[in-house]
Amino acid sequence: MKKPITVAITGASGNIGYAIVFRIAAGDLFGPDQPVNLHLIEIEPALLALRGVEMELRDCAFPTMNNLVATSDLAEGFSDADCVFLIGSRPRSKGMERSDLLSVNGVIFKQMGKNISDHASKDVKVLVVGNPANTNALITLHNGPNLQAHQVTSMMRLDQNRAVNTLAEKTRVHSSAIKNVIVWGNHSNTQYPDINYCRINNAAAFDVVNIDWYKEIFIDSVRKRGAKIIEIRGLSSAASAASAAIDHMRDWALGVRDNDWVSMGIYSTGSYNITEGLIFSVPVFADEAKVSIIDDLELNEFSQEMIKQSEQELLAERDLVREYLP
Ligand code: NAX
Repeated sequence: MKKPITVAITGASGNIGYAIVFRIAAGDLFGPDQPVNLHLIEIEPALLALRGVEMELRDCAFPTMNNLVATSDLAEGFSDADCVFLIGSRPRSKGMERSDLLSVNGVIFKQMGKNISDHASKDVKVLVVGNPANTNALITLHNGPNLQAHQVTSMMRLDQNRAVNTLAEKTRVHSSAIKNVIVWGNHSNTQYPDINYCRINNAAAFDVVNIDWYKEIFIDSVRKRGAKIIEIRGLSSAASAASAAIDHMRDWALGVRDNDWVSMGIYSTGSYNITEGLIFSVPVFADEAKVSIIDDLELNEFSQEMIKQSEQELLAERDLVREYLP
């Protein structure tokens, strides 16, 4: 039997948590021959609900599920974790200012960084999903003295998958025929879905779709897809978010397939003149667990302007959480 991989998940009994844990336990992340240990983490008031999730997971009798831990203790939850999904965070409540939201999450992600750094495996891969994801990732990284910059990423894959699907619906091709879509920046309304390098059935995207549609409809509809789902479903995206988180971690750990690029919020080293040290979404390729930025694309004026706007927003977020960035 292969050595089990330990996967820790916070917010494990929430909307996304409930959608992701069964898929990971079933082998959707590392494949059908790879056993996984699942460490499910929740806050104390949610422990009873988590106990229910645990019972259901055990009742699935998945061949790939090895040990199962359900806890509110971060040291136990992160112990020897190889992969961490940070999904749990404080949502914005009525009347809460953006600065308050950043601040309450600052407290949470500071603890996450410290405990992952103290207890997880040395090569742990951390994916932050809980919003504001990019800035929460920054706080996690700054508070984990044993973590290196490349070990903490934030999720943009749902936005990428939404962009691919929007193009697939528009052009009536299968989503698998759409490559090299990029989503730059922050997981927020300033994100920039970019199809300047995209290929649709091997043709340049702008040979297939109209540039006015792209600028006037496409960008906005990708940005607002999450709000649209809340409006229609009455709940925020859960299964698609869980699926995107699995896509992100699988491509990172096992390599990106079909020579495609994927977008991840990663530590900026200054490519494309993006301020160093922000967690900013850029196009990357990953192979044998090493992520490389696709750093040689020429950007037109429109793209540069869009990227600047998202950078400005992330700089403002960073200013608001300075006290959590030792
Ligand atoms: P839910 O409110 O359904 O679940 C969150 C769970 O996290 C709850 O069970 C709660 O008890 C738990 N939790 C809260 N604080 C915790 C802590 N300190 N430690 C451990 N667990 C904690 O939210 P859900 O719909 O699952 O969304 C989770 C997060 O993902 C939210 O912040 C949401 O905004 C964010 N999203 C991020 C996306 C992205 O692309 N980056 C897309 C999907 C999603 O909106």
